[in-house]
Amino acid sequence: MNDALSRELYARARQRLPGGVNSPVRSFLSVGCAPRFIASAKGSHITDVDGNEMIDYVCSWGPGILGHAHPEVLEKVKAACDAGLTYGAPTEREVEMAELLSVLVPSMEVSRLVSSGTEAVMSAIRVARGFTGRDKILKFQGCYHGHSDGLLVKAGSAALTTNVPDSAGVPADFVKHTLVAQYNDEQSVRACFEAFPDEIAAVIVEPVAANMGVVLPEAGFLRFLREITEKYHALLIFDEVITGFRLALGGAQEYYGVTPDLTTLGKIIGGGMPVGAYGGKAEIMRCVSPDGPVYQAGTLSGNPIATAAGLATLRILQQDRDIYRRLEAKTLRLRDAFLSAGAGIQVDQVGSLMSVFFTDTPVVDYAAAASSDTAAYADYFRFLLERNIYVAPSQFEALFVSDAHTQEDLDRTCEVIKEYFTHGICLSRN
Ligand code: KE4
Repeated sequence: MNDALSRELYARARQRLPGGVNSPVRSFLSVGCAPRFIASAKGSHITDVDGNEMIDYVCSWGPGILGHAHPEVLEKVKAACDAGLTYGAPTEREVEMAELLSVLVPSMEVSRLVSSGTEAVMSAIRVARGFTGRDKILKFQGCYHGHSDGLLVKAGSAALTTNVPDSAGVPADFVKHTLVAQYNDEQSVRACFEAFPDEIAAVIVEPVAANMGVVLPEAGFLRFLREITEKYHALLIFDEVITGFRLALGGAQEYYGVTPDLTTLGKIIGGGMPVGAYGGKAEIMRCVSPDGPVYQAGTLSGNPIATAAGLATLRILQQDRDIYRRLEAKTLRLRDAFLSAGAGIQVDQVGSLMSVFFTDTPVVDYAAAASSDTAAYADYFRFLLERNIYVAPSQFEALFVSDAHTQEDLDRTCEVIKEYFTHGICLSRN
């Protein structure tokens, strides 16, 4: 496969961008090959600058649930552009978006738009602290909630007191109020609340973890988080940046029937444009400026072009509920192809979210995910890429399926999966 222009662009990019990219995972560093620079995308396919057309299972890390360049979304975006790109003033579309969110995600009685998932999460955490008057936040090892300082933390040796920054440039003081528990481990959560019974403002969780690869909540885990936060008067924040509008129209909270106090959104809500949102009970959200004392702001929050793309996307999903059945059916085909072809792998799947882990250990938490053979994953990634199938360039990301993926796409993908696990492993590792 020719990737000469991608390599040429990558060499130039590394001169002027950190790692040659605007977001680290795009660098392909963990899969040992040069990144592909993309020229265009349509439906379920993306085409790189060398003209290689690939079946895309990254879907821009989640926004692309309808497929790329959906005609109805493009039509709304183009029409919005003709009316100007940004005003820095309130618009009707922002009211429509907030009203639609309260219908699709009823727990979001009041919401605010921002420009990324990171911004949504950092704002929701500030609201939780402002509303409760408490400082500590409990998160889970392996869950990612964007790159705000207080959340770039990893469990220290004694998880309750020695958590450490997970990035240079984050002062230890900035994470001293961040507790780290283990996903699917109720006892690790109880220990935090028993140690700090009236200091935890909120628990933030990916209701389906998708940043250590896809790891599903064990039965009762989300309900347990709901109950223990109520018991200790802490808030429960569902970070639905990935699961929102993906697992169901109402997100994971609809899918699992557990209602958080605050929800953060990103990705699909923008239909491919930069939109994040946070929201929840009116009583809580009324503490946000200018109603209340918790400050949060943004120049391009609720941008008219971005809200046009987001509203068009959400309305298509709202009008076609069968999409979630179609998405799961397609994903189950891929899951079954992996399970019937591969030994020594684990497949975690829910709805149209899935991960293949190269480990013999059932993946139910961070430790099990971390036991994966990342070199084997890299080998698998390169084998598929060379055959024009574009999956996440990291073991610890998700495979996303869109409504645009055709049976022909799935047939080809299943064929290559079978080829890899029966012959490719020896071929590509030589
Ligand atoms: P953004 O700031 O990247 O829009 O959203 C941050 C975020 C928050 N919460 C969850 C659950 C997320 O998955 C993310 C971002 N997801 C990653 C992919 N795992 C974005 C891809 C990237 O970092 O380039």
